[in-house]
Amino acid sequence: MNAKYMQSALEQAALALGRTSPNPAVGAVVVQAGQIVGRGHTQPVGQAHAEVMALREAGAQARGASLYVTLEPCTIWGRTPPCTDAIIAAGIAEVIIASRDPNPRFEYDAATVLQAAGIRVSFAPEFETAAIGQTEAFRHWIVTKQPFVTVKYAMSLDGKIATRTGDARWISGAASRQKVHELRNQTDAILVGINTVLADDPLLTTRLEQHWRPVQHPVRVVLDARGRMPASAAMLAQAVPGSTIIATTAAASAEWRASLNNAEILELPSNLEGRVSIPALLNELGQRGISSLMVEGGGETIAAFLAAQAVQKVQVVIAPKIIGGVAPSPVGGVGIARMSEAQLWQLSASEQVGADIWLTAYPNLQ
Ligand code: AOF
Ligand code: ZN
Repeated sequence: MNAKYMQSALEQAALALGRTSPNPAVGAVVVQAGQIVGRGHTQPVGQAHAEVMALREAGAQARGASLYVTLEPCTIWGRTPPCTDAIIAAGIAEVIIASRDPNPRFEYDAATVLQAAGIRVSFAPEFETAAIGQTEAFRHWIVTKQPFVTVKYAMSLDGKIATRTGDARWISGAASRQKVHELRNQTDAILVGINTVLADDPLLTTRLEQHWRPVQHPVRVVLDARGRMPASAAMLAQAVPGSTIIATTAAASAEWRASLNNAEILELPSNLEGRVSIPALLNELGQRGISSLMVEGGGETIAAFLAAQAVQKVQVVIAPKIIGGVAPSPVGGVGIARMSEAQLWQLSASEQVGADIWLTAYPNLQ
């Protein structure tokens, strides 16, 4: 096992991030006599897997070669044939794997199948975290059939998301705002509450200049239990790319439903407070193959997702500004009375972007 080849495989996978859903973005390289002779990454769903792409490029040079792959090769027929068959047929001598595939449909794991065909198999545990990081949405969706939910917000040094008058443009700097668009470009769906639409009238599109690949607009989802979405909302204009789902309940009137164009109205059960049931929404989005969802606010919506234990990741942008006064904070709701009741999260990364700091946290499952 040579680290530089697994690094190349991870770079291949990065080319596919956000373009394979609900399949994972995987990368593979074929190495013959110290040379990379084939590279591949997962194609859009229904098309070739990373291994198949890399083997195709390697052609006859795959015979006796090593295959480095970021995810365990599939052993089953899905929309495409098993990669293990293709690896065996190509005459690969050795396979090095960075992470396991949690797909519950696998009857045999790749190591068992490949070893039975006389192929050497090893794992590269030092690359496991990086490989898992590239496939976290898939790993959640394949076992729950619900999207992996990331809550994202920007706040000031003193923990506010707007001024006392509600002015929120902008808390974070330009570099952070570009990064938000990069995240949207890799996310299947993006969600806000109706209050955010009424206050900010956002577009929720992906806006990246001079990108190396065509940008992708996430499906927009608005939580709107009572049907208050205005037909004049900016995101519903004909010229705005991407599609919009308004998640509502039986409480929304027929007149309101008839007033909206360019949006799908999705009626869902409500919870005891008359809000859209979040588990029902996640089931419906998961059924549609939406494997990642970014919740961008506002405070009540974020609080509702947290209360439903429906958040897999939090990304916080902290901007070096101080706002003061009675101004909104990222998480609304009633809040807790005692510190001992606080939800516990685990910080996993921090990164400076322009003048801001980005923090990533995952639920603390202890
Ligand atoms: C791989 N290499 O590049 C990917 C894999 O319906 P299919 O045939 O596309 O199979 C989808 C399953 O294959 C998916 O649920 C996951 O378990 C695995 N993804 N496997 O060998 C790849 N993307
Ligand atoms: Zn495969």
